Amino acid sequence: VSANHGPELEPGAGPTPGSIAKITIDRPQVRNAFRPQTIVEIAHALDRAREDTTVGAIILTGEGPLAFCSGGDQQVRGDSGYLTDPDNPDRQPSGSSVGRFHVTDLQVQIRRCPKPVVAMVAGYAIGGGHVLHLICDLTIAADNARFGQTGPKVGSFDGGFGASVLVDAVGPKKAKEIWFLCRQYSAQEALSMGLVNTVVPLERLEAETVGWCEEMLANSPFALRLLKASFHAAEDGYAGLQQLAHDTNLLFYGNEEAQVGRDAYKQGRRPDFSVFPKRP
Ligand code: 2NE
Repeated sequence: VSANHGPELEPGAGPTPGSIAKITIDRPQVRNAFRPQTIVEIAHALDRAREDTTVGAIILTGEGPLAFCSGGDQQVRGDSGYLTDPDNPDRQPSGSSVGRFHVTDLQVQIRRCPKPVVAMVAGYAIGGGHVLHLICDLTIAADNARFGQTGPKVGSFDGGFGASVLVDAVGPKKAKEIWFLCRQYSAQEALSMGLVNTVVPLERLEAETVGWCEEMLANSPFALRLLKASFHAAEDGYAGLQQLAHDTNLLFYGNEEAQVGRDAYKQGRRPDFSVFPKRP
């Protein structure tokens, strides 16, 4: 995985009130299939982008025009999950080759990231790679993009977000078709079923994606943060509500009423909340 920030992206028109992080899965020789190490690196890059207070939008993409991501690397698929690179023992935790399945943690991380994450898709978004684009907040597809699930063909499936978020996007009949038949769909078909936000010429893909990000950067980052949490709150149950609730707590910290409580505690006295209205 490689990661970079706004200035290295193809520039759009005018200055932007923030920067854009770009995370690229860099394994084009296998259509950007992910190994455990790939997931670890994407997770670190996402963390960096989240912590960087200048970053207002994050692009997730794959290297080259042929693929966004082709899902889990079947060459390192063992009997207990995906194995750490067998050619590189240094990457084996405690020397053992324990199978992992932590792309699911990455999906949660993308969903809970308080900044918009945009999938920039050229070529194949297939299998676990299709779920990754699905989890992103927006998808900008090149006209050569192809979408689909392969799980049942290769003895796998994603019945988590890969099923539920797909149902929300395209409806239950289409979601079941996608999973049961394992067909591939063109960018235009994906657009017409609500899987992607727009389809653009391949040569315009990055410029158009940056343009969408710049439009979001011009808007209130906190409003976008609260909206993203709100969109997910019901589906994610207590975890979704927890995120939304703590975002309101974050706002409350900036309020004088909350500060009265903090200051009284620090000064060892009783807080006086009497001046604050009991709002109707
Ligand atoms: C992506 C697709 C349709 C591309 O087809 P094409 O014809 O453009 O390329 P080709 O020749 O199939 O692939 C090029 C090279 O990449 C490797 C291929 O084996 C091939 O290697 P060489 O022959 O050049 O040595 N490659 C491609 N995808 C790979 C993969 N996922 N793992 C390892 N090597 C891969 C076509 O390549 C394709 O259908 N790929 C397989 C897609 C797939 O089944 N992915 C796994 C689904 S399961 C999953 O992702 C998953 C899950 O269900 C649940 C949890 C976590 C993960």
